[in-house]
Amino acid sequence: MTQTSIFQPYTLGALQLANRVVMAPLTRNRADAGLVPSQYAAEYYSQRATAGLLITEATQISAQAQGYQDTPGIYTPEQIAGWRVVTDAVHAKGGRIFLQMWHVGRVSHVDVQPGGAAPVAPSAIRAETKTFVNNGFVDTSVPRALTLEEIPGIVNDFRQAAANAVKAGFDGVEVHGANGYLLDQFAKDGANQRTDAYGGSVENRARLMLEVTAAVAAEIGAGRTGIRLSPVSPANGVSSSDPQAQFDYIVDELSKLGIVYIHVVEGATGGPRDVAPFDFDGLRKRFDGTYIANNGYDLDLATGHLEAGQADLFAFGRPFIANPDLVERLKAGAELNAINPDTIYGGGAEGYTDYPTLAVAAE
Ligand code: 8OZ
Repeated sequence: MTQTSIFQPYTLGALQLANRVVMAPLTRNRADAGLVPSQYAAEYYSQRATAGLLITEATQISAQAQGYQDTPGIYTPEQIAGWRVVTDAVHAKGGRIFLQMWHVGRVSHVDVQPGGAAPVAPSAIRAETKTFVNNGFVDTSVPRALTLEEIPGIVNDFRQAAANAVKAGFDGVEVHGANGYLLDQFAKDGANQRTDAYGGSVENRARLMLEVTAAVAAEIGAGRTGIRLSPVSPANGVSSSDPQAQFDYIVDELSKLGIVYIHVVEGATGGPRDVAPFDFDGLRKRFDGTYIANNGYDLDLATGHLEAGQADLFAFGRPFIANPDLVERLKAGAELNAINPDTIYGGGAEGYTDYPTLAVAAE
């Protein structure tokens, strides 16, 4: 094995990872009643525990943070207990697991909001995207702008969710700052037309994301706090007139907070890597901690970027859905199972815990 193999161990803060392969957060819409993680989630995640690090599907920090049906939460005792079953199963296999914490902001619908209320956002501008509720895709609802007085409550919900995650046995948390959800909506001027301290300048648009990250780091430790960013992704209808300036500033400030990693979606989420000009290498150099690269990586691209010093860890998304033993398959140069697009979102065990490993396929 060469010095720069993604299959070698890596030290992430205080954690020893078995390799540099990360399972990216993947929304699967299978939560049980009370938005408790699926009864199959412990098996699903532990089947994938040979990844150096697992990051869970995006998980609501509050009822208001929900945007899609059947996505799990981390704000009730039952949800915390449900996640404890998952983390115990992953740890029993020697795996490491972070919880991704999200607030969807305007990417929501009145039918999944408490009391049928309007979703909240930096500004009352509808996200030009669809969400999935009542077993169908629908346009997102028109949001209302958060008042200045409500913002500390959002920060506190993230802080409390991080405390809950530690209680549930997670090794750390990832703040979802990407893909057009609440924190990304504040950061990008296409969604943020505020004229107060949370809108306008690069610094003001970064404020909520940075306050949330600082609060989480203060609660559970910077060494257990990561964040996901998608500087140029148009996911969920966001746009930015100045992504380089915006995210260079954000990453400078995140580095000062001393958080353990930034997890960067390079390009359009799940789409082309070259969607817009952006200096990801420059972004990485501004950050003192670990850089997790994501979007369209295969073994060759990851190895090349590792050898060039462009990233420390590599997050694979969709390949992990159909390949529980993705690490072993990449190592062996084995074929990957094909994903069944019909069972990605929603349902039960089918298309979730029944993808075969190489060992099972050989039987
Ligand atoms: C796919 C479907 C629903 C949500 C993201 C949490 O893009 C998601 C998501 C992905 O970050």
